[in-house]
Amino acid sequence: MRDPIQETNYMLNDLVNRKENLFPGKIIDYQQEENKFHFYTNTDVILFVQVLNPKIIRFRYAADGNFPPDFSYARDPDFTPELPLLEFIAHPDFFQLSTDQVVCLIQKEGMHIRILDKAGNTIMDDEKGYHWEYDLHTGNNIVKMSKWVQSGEHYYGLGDKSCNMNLRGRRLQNWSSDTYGYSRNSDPLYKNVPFYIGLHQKIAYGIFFDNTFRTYFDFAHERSNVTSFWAHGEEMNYYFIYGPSLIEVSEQYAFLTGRPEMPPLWALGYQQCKWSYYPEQTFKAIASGFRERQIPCDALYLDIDYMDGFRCFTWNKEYFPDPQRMIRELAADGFKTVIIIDPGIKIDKNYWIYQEGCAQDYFCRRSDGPFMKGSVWPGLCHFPDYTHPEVRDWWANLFKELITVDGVRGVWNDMNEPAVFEQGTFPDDVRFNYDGQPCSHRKAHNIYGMQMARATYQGVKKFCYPNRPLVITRSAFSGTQRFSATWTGDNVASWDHLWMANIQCQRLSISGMSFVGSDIGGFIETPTGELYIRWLQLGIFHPFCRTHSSGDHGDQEPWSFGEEYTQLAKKFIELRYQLLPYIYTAFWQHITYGTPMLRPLPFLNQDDTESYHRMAEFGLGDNLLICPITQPEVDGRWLYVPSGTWYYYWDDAEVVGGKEVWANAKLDRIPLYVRAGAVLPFYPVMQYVGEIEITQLTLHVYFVQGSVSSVLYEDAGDGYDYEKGICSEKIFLVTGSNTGLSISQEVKGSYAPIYTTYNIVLHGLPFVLKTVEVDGVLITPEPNPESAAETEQRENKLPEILVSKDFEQINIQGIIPESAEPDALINPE
Ligand code: MIG
Repeated sequence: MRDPIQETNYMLNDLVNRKENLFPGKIIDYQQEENKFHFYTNTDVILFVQVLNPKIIRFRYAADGNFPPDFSYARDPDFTPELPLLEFIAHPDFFQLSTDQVVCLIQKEGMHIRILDKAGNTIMDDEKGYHWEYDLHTGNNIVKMSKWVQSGEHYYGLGDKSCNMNLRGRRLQNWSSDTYGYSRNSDPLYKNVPFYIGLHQKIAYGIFFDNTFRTYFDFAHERSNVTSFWAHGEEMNYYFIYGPSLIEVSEQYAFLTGRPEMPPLWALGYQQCKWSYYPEQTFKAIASGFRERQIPCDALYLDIDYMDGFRCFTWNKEYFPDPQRMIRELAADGFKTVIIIDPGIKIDKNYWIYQEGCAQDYFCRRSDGPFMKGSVWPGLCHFPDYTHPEVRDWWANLFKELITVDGVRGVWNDMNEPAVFEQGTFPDDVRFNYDGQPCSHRKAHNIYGMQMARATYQGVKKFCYPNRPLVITRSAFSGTQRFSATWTGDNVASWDHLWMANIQCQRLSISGMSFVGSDIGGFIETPTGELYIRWLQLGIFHPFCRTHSSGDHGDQEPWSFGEEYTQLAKKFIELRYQLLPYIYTAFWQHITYGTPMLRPLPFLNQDDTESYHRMAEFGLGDNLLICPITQPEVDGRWLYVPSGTWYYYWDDAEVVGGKEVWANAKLDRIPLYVRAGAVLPFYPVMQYVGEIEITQLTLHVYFVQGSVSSVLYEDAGDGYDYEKGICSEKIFLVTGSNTGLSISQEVKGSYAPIYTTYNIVLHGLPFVLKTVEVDGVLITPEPNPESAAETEQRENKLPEILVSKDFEQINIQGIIPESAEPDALINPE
């Protein structure tokens, strides 16, 4: 095997491959048209600069003096550039372009770019800057960019990479690959997200290199003072995104490349998968397995064996004689059926999809004409060219029967790197339409999976309507989040992979893809009960929560590990269901503001440089901090709690952050902290979304000295009424002092939930209740028949108050118990 890194090592001292680096010369002229600038050099190079908003500047270089059509699969068509206020000054040696956020200096000599913030801090600074090399073999330019590493700079991002969070010191590439049983240092993996975040001097910025060729990123690996990125073709075309906070960089990037729609609420429930559940009796036995044990579950998956000889859009009638009936029966018990669809279409003269694809010329062709052939599960296949709009429409329509007749509710796209058994992926000469700009596999490879997911989404959305679609994809490019959820591929049932699942999901989340999860328990090999439970404890905090495993490695249902583990699995899956309104709200924040649902520790307080060196801890939404246990046989772990006051979820012990703490966490706990002042909305435990009518919502309110606000988003949980404004945003403001606590509620929007009351559970009060006044009326707290505390196995009963869901203001007065010594306020373990 040739080593791709060595072979394509253009930046290293690679004498065999090295041709000649070409540089842009000197700027001698420019043109401005509102927020767009063209800079012309004494060579043929043209630099195009567009200020998209006060924080985003795009740089595009034409090496040979002309720009190809401006086209991007990654960019969200709904992203609208603004016309921000600009100041432009032409100095003798450089140009100065300022927005109200940043100053961009463009050197005439060498076209070097430097960007500063308004305080004069250099944020990003070109070293060689733009340069390139002509690739005689392909006729492409290998376009390159290099920048100085800033003092103390850390690097984050790049999608699903499985290595340490901080990318400094590494060289990584994007070339989606089917990486069965990958490891911490495997690269490339399944996804291509040419986006990174730099953080130095507590200031964050992002770089999005919108190029679909094989891309490389070198973060001070080759030279310790230089970070560079390059691609095997197309243009140097990148976006600079100013934070200054990490969160804002991720948000701006999500605006640029797009956000998903709200998923159906059930898709945030627990999902169970295996390669493969068949025949029908086995599949249904899994369903009953959940209901009999009262372990909640919303979705069951059919992997490739449901098909007839792995032919997409067919059923194996021996295993599944009447899919429509089966799916209906499962649906009656609350299960949504999700099926896998791969891109390979079996070469079979009697198979109607094969016939149609050939007749309509929908399959990818080799450069000399024949349809490309490659082996996957069905044997030799042809592969649809999803970069052709007509092919996407055709593909979308193929889902009609599966969805409208059979009742399938979601589709899972696999093998779309694209993967083939022979050489791993397509040969380089394979041709693609690329939406009217024909190209080879070199350019289309990295977006193949994305365009498949896009076509699938188009169909699933169309036929599920008025319900919301669920699509999951293994391969992705920047922007795929608009269409699909994703998982981290073929991991292994090992502690190391549990560690990776945590890092990969966080990293995907800050890279625009929040709807992520891993195969809980590991895909390859069999976890011990302990590993399964530790993994599930993490998985319930990932937006996409699914157990999946490879069948020949043993059973992996929540009850496969013995009674003790079954009960633990049940407990954590139940917690997932209780947290649904909170997770749903975090999802809504993601689609509304682009905020990543999972937030690595530095994102929680980037002023705390200590947090830059840690990566296991992460936030989910605004108010939860999680840190998985990724070692066997431990009773807890050390972790770093960010500044502020937090409560240990399991016993309400108060923790002041900004330091390391020990979390007691035997196998029945995961280290989980709630921010002081939080209002955590809880559903009652249910076996699936929609099983019961929610007649009361529990609000867990955590005492704070001072004020903290929390959000709760609600809508019907499916359908599109929310896009017409039938949804609501509730803002709770909690304000506490030594002797009292007030909670106010402000409601925006018109969604009316079924429940009429809130059960408010008060955590961490430093006093006992004296009076409670709700909207000016004194009430006496009474024992609540639907007490939320019951579900939480707490030793001490917490004060609860039952109020109308329409309350506006609650004022609680307390008295400090005379016997109280400071210690007694903390609940000792
Ligand atoms: O070559 O469909 O990552 O989740 O179960 C293996 C069978 C093909 C790989 C996916 C995995 C799925 C499996 N697929």
